[in-house]
Amino acid sequence: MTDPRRSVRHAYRFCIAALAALTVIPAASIPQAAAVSHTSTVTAVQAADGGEPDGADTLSTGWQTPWGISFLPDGAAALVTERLSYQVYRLDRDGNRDWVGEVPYTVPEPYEEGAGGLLGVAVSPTWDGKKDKQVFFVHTTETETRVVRMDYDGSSLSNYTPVLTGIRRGGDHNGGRIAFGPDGYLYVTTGDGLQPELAQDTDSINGKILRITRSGAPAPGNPFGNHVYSYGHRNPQGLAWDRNGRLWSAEIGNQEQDELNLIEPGANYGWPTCEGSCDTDGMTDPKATFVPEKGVPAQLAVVRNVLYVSSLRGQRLWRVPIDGDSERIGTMSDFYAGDYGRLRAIAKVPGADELWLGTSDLGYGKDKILRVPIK
Ligand SMILES: [Ca+2]
Repeated sequence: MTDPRRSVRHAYRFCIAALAALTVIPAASIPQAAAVSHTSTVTAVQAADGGEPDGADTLSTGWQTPWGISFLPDGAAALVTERLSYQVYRLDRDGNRDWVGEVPYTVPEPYEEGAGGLLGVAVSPTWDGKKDKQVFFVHTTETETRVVRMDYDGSSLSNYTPVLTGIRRGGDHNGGRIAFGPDGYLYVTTGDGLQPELAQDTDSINGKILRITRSGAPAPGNPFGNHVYSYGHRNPQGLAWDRNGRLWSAEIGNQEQDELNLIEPGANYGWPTCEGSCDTDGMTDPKATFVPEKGVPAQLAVVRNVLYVSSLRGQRLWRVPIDGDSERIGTMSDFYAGDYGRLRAIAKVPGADELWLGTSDLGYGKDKILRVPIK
């Protein structure tokens, strides 16, 4: 921060970002904090809650479309999935990569179009490789999308066990993110499978965020007594919890608006009646939206009190600060526009103010995983 050129760049970037955010967010959903222009206020907020990406180093090269990153509990390494090869690797903080296995029965693209394959991964928060070996994946088979469990003993994967089957696969609306919540249950995003009406059907597990046990049963206390936690989703991708334990989700819209939603159990997020904000009774508007040219958000991570959203088509990392402990967001800004191509996999490193960020779809062996310190 002592480099004056950097400060000038930062100030310039802030102004540009503020303009961009005003362009991106429809009037109805502009948060109050978007009007903040008093520099000292912004600086104070950043010191307590914020920070921002401070460069990006290459941690690991030689990947092809890394999709999911899930850290082992000690934070020394993560498991990383590759969508098209359906292989799983262990990647440590020094960038060493070891192959640990593949998820069987994965069929990435049986049809002409489709973004299936091996998608999300979630390591048990109590994993120790001995008493608890459980890791969970979402993948597409020839006929469906599944949540499966495997054992990882620290060196290899075994004991493939489907826990939730029958999620309709279709086109590129496959959801696929999976994460353990602070309550110890698994949260899973599912796409509408190219059948939009399923998103409004609370008896369907498509177009939803699901909340399930390790054996695939509905988690206790779910709002409809089944697997469904929230509904009316088109193709939700990102899942992350903030410091208040609230769940946020990034979702890919259709033609006009992508979304960042604050997820409440039982709430209806509008698809296919709404895309973006539509102020319809009984439907919950997003907290922020993105135009597809700068968006198509993939995944989500939280560092301090800031949401970071990787974007595919937008080829940038969005920084979305939460306004203190309120449900509002502040001024959005973005980083790396076009520098690395499409960005997808993202995870916070446990115990460090650092993100891992994967490039996507550059071709066989051409993707990489970046290390992004938050300063
Ligand atoms: Ca929506």
